[in-house]
Amino acid sequence: MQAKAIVEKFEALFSKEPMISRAPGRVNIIGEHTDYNDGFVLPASIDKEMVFALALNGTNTVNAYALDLEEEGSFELSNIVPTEGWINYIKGVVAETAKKGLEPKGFDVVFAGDVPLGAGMSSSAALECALATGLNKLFDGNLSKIDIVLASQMSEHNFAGVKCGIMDQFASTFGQTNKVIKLDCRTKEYEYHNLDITGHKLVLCNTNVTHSLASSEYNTRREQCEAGVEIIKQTYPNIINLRDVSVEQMHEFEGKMDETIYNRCSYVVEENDRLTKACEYMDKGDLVNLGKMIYGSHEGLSKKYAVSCPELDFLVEQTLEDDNVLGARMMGGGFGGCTINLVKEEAVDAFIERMTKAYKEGMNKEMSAYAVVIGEGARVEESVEA
Ligand code: GAF
Repeated sequence: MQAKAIVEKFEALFSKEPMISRAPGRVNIIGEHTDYNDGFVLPASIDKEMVFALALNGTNTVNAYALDLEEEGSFELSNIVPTEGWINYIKGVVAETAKKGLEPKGFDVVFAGDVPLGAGMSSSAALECALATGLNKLFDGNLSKIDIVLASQMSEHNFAGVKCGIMDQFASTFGQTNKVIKLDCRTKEYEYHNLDITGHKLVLCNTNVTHSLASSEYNTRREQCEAGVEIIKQTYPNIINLRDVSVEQMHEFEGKMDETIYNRCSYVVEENDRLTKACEYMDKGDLVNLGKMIYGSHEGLSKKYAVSCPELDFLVEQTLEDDNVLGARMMGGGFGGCTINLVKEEAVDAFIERMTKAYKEGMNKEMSAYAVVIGEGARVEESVEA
């Protein structure tokens, strides 16, 4: 995204030249709701980002301007408490990077982005990671990338109130062009894999709905998984998290724990298993089987984990009879946002046209679509001209 309008606004408001930092949103091929269960995820950073213009101001105040909303906000460094609205994200990053050792100073900031909000593409992680990366440079800090990831995640927990896992902030910070990241969310070990889908594209279909349940149900899912682990531990004391449970072990608990808890836990266990297989298929270029894993993920998210919604299910169902689509599923936290679709390249335009029409006719809503481009992770710009 061009920084020009952001720099112009910054210079108009604050009469000085800023530095620029940016961080992207993400897609996730497979491995949903596995991150906070110590499992695996397979995300990639995309070419849609949040961009910040920043400069020190020699005071103890932070002055912020959200260009997309044309709103300003400010707060004192001596009194950083969670409030409402977008300023909360700025506060969160300042407070949580300070806990990691970054000494805060007063600064001025203008930001904007082209990551669609509420679309499951992690606009909030992009915002947090772009700001944390920028502040690390601005305050002359020495936070590592993983410090930036963890501070951004804690900002989401403590200021936005969502007990998210690590996937979004990790992908936004560690993303690399044309690579997907296989991340072990327990050890934080990661490998870059080439996304070898020659002749195919990943296409996001945005439902353009965000159901209000999203953050409360997210936290409930986390608690349900923890409750399941406590029951499993009574039989298998060495198990720390659902990541440690095999598909076979999980089956032993069918009918022996509350059905809802069982469904939530067995989804997570099966999703980790699907991800391992999906990664192997991806590396071998076996896109047909990769697509089957992606469909399996949606089935589990919808039926067992219950984080889908009628709009997302509708969009996935519309692909089932289409030979040009190898796999489709809801992506991200759920309750709205996007589906991710593996589509034959020559059929992408026709696919988007057909889906848009079907969504309008079937759900009486507007769909939007993006062909995914995998871009670079969080960074500071060398020049404000960029
Ligand atoms: C949201 C969260 F922020 C992630 O940590 C992850 O749990 C995801 O939902 C579901 O996989 O994006």
